[in-house]
Amino acid sequence: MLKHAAFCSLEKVDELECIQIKHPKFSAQICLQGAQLTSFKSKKKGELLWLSPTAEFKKGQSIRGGIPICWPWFGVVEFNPEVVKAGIQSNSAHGFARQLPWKLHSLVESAHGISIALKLSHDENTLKIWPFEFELICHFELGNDIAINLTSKNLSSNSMALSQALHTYLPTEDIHKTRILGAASGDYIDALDDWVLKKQQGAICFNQEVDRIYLGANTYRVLSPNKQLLLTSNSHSSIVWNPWVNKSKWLSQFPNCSYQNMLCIESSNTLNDHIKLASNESHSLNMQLTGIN
Ligand code: TA6
Repeated sequence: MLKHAAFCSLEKVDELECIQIKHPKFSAQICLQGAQLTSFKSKKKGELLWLSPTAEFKKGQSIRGGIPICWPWFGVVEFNPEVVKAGIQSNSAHGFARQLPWKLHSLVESAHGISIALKLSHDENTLKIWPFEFELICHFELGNDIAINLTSKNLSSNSMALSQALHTYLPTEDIHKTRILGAASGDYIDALDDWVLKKQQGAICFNQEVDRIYLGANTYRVLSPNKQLLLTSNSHSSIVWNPWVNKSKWLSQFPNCSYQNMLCIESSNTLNDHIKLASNESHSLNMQLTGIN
C-alpha cells in the first residue's frame, strides 16, 4: 500500500518502523509498534501532541509521548474490575497492544487528508497473556485535526471484558499557566488519594501531581499560554495526569523538567465504564483532538 502512496512512506526510527506522513496540510508519524501516533503537526495549528525529548524507539517498549494505546486493560491490573482482571496473566500496566507490532490495514490519501488504519490480532503470545481471540483496528482520520476510532471485536466464543485508553500526551508552554475546562461538574476518582471520589471545583489547574479519573466528562478545552486544544470522546471516563516534580525524577524516557511542558488527557473506558463484548460483538472508542487557534 505504501509503495504507491503520495504522502506516506515507511522509515526506520532506531529499532522501529514508522509511517512518515508529509501532507500539504500536516506532517505526522505513526509507529507500527503500538499503532502509536507520535507526532501530528498541522500547518495551521502547529504540533498537537507532546513527545518526550528522551523518547526511545525500541522494540517491545512503549514510546513516551504521542498517543499510546492502552489495551486490553488500562492502568495496573489490580485496579481493574474483577471481570476485566479475569484471565489476565501479566502484571504490566496498560496492557500489551502498545508494545506489539501492528499491520497496515488500509490507506486512503486525498487533498483533504489521510485516512489510515492499522490492525492487531491475537496470536499464541497474546493468548498466553489474555485468553481471548480478538481483532483490534485503530483508524486515524488526519487532516486539519486528529480523529481516532479504536474498534475492538471479540472473535472468541466466550464473552470478554476489557478496559482501554487513548493515552494522549498534550504540549503546553507552561503547565503552571495551563487550565482545563469541561470537567467542572465532574466527579472524579483521585488515584493519588486512596482512590476516593471527589468533586471538581472550576477549572483543572496544576500545582502538584495530578492523576484523576473523571467520570462522565468527555469534552475538554485545554487553555495554555499560546495554544488552545479541544479534546472530545464518546467515552464516559477519562484520566487527567501530570507527574509533577517527584514522579518525573523516576519516570522512564522523561527529563526531570518535562512535567512543565506536558499533560495527559486519556479518553478511556475504565472502572464502571469498562467494555463487555459478547462473541462477535464490537465496540468503538472515538476521540477527536482539534487545535482551536
Ligand atoms: O494514566 C496515568 C498513568 O496511569 C500514570 O499513573 C502513569 O503511570 C502514566 O499512566 C504513565 O504510565 P506508563 O506505563 O506509560 O509509564
